[in-house]
Amino acid sequence: MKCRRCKAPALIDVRRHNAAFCADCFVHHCQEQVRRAIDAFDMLHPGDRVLMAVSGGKDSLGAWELLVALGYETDGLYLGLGIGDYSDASGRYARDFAAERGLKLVEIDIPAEHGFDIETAAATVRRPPCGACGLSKRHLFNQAALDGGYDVVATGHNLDDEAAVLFGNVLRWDAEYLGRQYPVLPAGPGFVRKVKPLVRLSEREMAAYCVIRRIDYIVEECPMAEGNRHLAYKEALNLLEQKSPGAKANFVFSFLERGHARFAGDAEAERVELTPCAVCGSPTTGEVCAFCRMSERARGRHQADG
Ligand code: Q46
Ligand code: ZN
Repeated sequence: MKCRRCKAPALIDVRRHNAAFCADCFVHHCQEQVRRAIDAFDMLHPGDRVLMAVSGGKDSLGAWELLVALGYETDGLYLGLGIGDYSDASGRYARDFAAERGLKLVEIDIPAEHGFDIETAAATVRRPPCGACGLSKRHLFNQAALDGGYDVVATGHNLDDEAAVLFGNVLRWDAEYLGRQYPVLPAGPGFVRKVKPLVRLSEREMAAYCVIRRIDYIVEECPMAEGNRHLAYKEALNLLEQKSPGAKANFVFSFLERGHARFAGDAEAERVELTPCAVCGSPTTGEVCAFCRMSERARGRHQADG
């Protein structure tokens, strides 16, 4: 196997592209994929201040490094979820990554700053942990970006993540979610832009990128991920991908090119009629936003339990 770009012995093959690369050219390939995603979806503009949400895992740390390599002014944001040893360890990886490269890491600790943890919040609102976690992340990422004067929040969702979410949305034909599934969500009043620069890179490519670039990341999955439906969707899609390389990318990018626009109206309807939350000021459809309602109840329970 020879590197497609320089003809040196190849180290990794990317079947979807029918190509193999040596270490240096693979790094170039990953940068190219990110650059193409940014261009195609108009994710970032020169001079943007980017806040990269990092979990300590391969995707977000790799994405942070890729954005910096491409010349974007990018600080990291680490959210402490209060998930026991997992949170302690993932925070250490994020901090070490930033310190070793002289990058700035903004940190928010939910238990210390908001008085609850994800498990308690999930129990209070009777949602699966990932629902309570996702709600908290969306709210706090946006808030941190507004507070810090950032133009955009970037997240480490890769091609496999996007394919799994799309698969789930299609299985339910959830028009509103399909309308919102796009690698860039524009800014609006009270919302900064959200982008997913890894949409053209797979989980396997990100793992290889981190090994080649010597990025030390947390390998364990979040203990709450078990039972998460997305894991089953990923397995199903991996099976398809094995039989027909490129199936995942085709599924996602054909949707973005030809399907998404048909659902955009369903997501738009959601955004109208927003007023500031009486507690935190972020745009919401009710009087108090979902995050503030959940955190208030979770705080009460956290204290009662504690
Ligand atoms: S951190 Fe949060 Fe994930 Fe853990 S609780 Fe679920 S959503 S699995 S990316
Ligand atoms: Zn609020």
